[in-house]
Order: sequence, then C-alpha cells, then structure tokens
Amino acid sequence: MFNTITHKVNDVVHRVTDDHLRLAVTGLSRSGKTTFITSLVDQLLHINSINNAHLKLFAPVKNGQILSVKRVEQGDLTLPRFDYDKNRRCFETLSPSWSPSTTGMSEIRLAIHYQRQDGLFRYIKEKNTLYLDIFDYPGEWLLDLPMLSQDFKQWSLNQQQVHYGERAELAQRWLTEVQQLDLMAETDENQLADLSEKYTAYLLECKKQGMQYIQPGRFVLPSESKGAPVFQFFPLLNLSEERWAELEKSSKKSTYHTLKKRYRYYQQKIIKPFYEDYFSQFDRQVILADCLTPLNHSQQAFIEMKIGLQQLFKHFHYGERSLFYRLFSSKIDKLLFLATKADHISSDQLSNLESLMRQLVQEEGQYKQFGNIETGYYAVSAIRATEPIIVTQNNETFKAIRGIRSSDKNLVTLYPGSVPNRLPSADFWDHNHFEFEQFEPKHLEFDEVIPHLRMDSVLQFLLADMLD
Ligand SMILES: Nc1nc2c(ncn2[C@@H]2O[C@H](COP(=O)(O)OP(=O)(O)OP(=O)(O)O)[C@@H](O)[C@H]2O)c(=O)[nH]1
Ligand SMILES: [Mg+2]
Repeated sequence: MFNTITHKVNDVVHRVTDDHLRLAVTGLSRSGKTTFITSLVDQLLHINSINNAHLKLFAPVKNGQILSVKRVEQGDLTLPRFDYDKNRRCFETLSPSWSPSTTGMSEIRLAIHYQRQDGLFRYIKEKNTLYLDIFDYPGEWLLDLPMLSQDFKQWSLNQQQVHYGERAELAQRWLTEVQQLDLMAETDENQLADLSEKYTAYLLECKKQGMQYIQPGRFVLPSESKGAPVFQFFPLLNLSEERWAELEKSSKKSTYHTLKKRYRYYQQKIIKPFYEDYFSQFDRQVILADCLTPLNHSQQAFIEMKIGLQQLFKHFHYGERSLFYRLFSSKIDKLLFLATKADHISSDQLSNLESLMRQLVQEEGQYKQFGNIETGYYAVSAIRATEPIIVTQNNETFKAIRGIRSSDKNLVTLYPGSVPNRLPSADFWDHNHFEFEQFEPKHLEFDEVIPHLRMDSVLQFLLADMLD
C-alpha cells in the first residue's frame, strides 16, 4: 500500500515537472504547416463547456477533462508571435483567402488547463496546466538540415543526383557559366555574386515547377541579407575525382576554397543555430506531406518530394546514432505523419492517400529507424475547403467533392480521380492525369470553429496521454 502511494506521489512529481510539450511541426515548403498550426490552435481555443462537436474523437474533451485553453506569453520573447488572429481573419472576410507563405520564424504558446482522469487524482480534483509550444517557419529552412552532415564536396555530389531531366534544362544557363569559371584563380567577388544570383534564379524556377529538393533552402526566400557573401556559393557539378583532388591543392585564396569556406560558414552560422535554438528540445513531431500536388506535376516532382521527406526523417532523431541526436541530443517519443489537404479528394480515396504516405515513409525499411517511437499515419485536412457529396449519374452513385475552385472562383462538383495507394511507377504519369484542384477556403463567421477533417484524431494522438 505504502509503496503504491509512494509510486503515485513520484508519478505526480514527475508529471508536474512534465507540463511542457514542444511540438515540432515539420514539412516541406507549401505542405500546409501554417494552415495546420492555425487550425490546431483554433480547435483547441474553441473547446467550451457546451458544444464540442468539432472534437468528437479527442477523448479528453469528450470526458470533460479540459477546463479551458488560453493563449499565453510565449517562451522566447525575441521571436514574433505566431499570427493566429491574422490567419483566422483571412477566413472571416467576404472573399476568404489562404494565409501567405511564411518568411520567418514565429512562436505560439497555449495553456491547456485540465483535470486528470486517473481515479486517485479525480478524487483529489487536482488541476493541471499543460503548456503547448509550437513554432512556425518557412519549409525551405528544413531542407538545409541534411547539409549539416555533408562537406562541400559531398553536397555537390549529392546535388548531382537530382540534376537530370527538367532540372538539367533549367540549370543550363548557370551551369554553362560555371564551367567557364577558373576555380583555381584568385576569387573574384563580383563574379561569385553574379553566378550565385543565377544559381538562385535556377532554384526559384525549380520551385515553380513543383520541385521540392531545393538546397540551400534559404536562397529561394526573400531576405534582407541576401547580398551577404554567406548566400553566395553554389555546388560544383560533374567534376572528376582527379579534379576535386587538384582543386583541393589550389591556393587558399582560390575561387574553389572561397566556395568551400562559404558553404561551411552557411552550415555553422545559418543552419546550425536554427536547429540548436528551436528544434533541439522538442518532444513530439508532426511531419506533414502534400502528396497530391506533386502527383499533378510530374514524376520528377514526386520523386523530389520523396527524397526531401526521406532526407528529413533520416536526419532527425529516430535513434541515437542519427545526426540530429548527435548534434542536439533531442529525443522524441511520438511521431505523426500526416498527408495534408485531404479535402482535395473524395472520402473513398482517403485510405489510399494514407497508404501512399506510409509507403513513402517506409520504403527501403526506413521505418526501422523509428525504434520504439510511437508512430501514426493519417490523411487530414486542417482547414476543410470542400464538402463531400454523393452524386448520382446513370443510376450509379459515387462520392465527389464540392467547393470554390481557385482557378476560376466557380462553385464546382467534381470527382478528382483516384489516388494511387503505392508509389507510382514511371509509366504511371503517361496513363493517369491528375487534377487535384486548389480550392478557396470557406467563409467563417467570427464565432465559428474552422472546419476540418480528422484534426480531432491528431489531437488525440499528440495530446491525450499528456492529459491523463
Ligand atoms: N484545401 C486545402 N488546402 C490546404 C490545406 N492546407 C493547406 N492548403 C493549401 O496549401 C497552401 C500552403 O499551405 P501553408 O499552410 O501556407 O503551407 P506551409 O507549409 O506553411 O508553407 P511555407 O510557409 O511556404 O513553408 C495553402 O495556401 C492552401 O492553398 C487544407 O487543409 N485544405
Ligand atoms: Mg507557412
């Protein structure tokens, strides 16, 4: 008996100190991070004592455990606040719009006041607060993480691997000029600035064509310090081993050594601090992937998304030998993979989207790295822009969606097509044509909660056990 109580007391002490949850929301550019955070915050802030129909599958709400949720002052006062209000206001206007692409870092902290379910604690009516910290940042920043484990030569060789097809064509202008550059000669700053500008223009073009594997990610974002030399370098492609060895022996003032030095500087001064400051302490992670948009584009776009994602979870901590663990000793206990924008497809395709996501992650046995971390895979829509409907045609019924199409602002009913349930092969794009259309968000009344698909399951996975 005494032992049991001691055990419980220890448990309380442990849990009381354990009242913080840092959630890492990760995902490539345009995968839906800002939308996801806005909706997650909105769902939580709309919990009340009367009607919680929006969170049916979130047990702590169903059990009446959550007393209130409030926004409180964030941990890092030097960071901008995540602009939840502004994002929400975008939906409350007469012509609702999506929030713009993120250009910098921001933070939000929520205080979730709750009462435990556990028998003993319910009796004592112990009240607790769980602080939830979430950060938002541009997706491009994430893609720089793998660069931390590569030196300049390895990075260049790595870039070579994605350099084929459409990309090789887009790179032509920059590459022809680099080939004429004398890498052994003394550095000409202006020349490097000019070539880096052309390299950046090439990366921006790749982004426009739906390519996801853009490195260095910060090159394609607006920045006040764009003219700084740390943003003026590029990879060297198609060099032989002999050439690399020869360049290595060139004078320290050579163009080659300057490129190498800037790369190292970018690693240490730009990439590393971001992960050190914001990612080193997270407890749980959500990885968002928009699997539908690359299906619209091309096989190359799809493959780039796959590489981008796999690079990401290869480098985060899912095992003590990972780069992320070695650098930052961060530990997570739950990992959730979300296929976003699931309102772009009809409900009969949701399970396909989930299996596609699972395949992307588990290909080549990647899943083994997750060790004993609990993982989940869901297809979700953080902000639902369409309605599911049943259409009858020629005595046949099928599931469709209805919403305001972004391209022409018309209300349309359509069947967007089948989602492949496994990684598509090369000839797939020859026989299938996808039109996963973009939809405009719905108008929201000021007191209405954001409509979603399965955000309650997301909260259940991420938070329920912390409130038990
Ligand atoms: N229909 C629908 N569209 C979505 C949803 N989530 C995101 N989108 C669309 O995807 C776009 C990108 O979403 P964001 O949340 O801005 O993506 P992000 O990951 O924050 O992008 P960056 O800040 O550029 O890294 C939005 O502008 C919407 O058009 C969703 O749940 N449903
Ligand atoms: Mg964003």
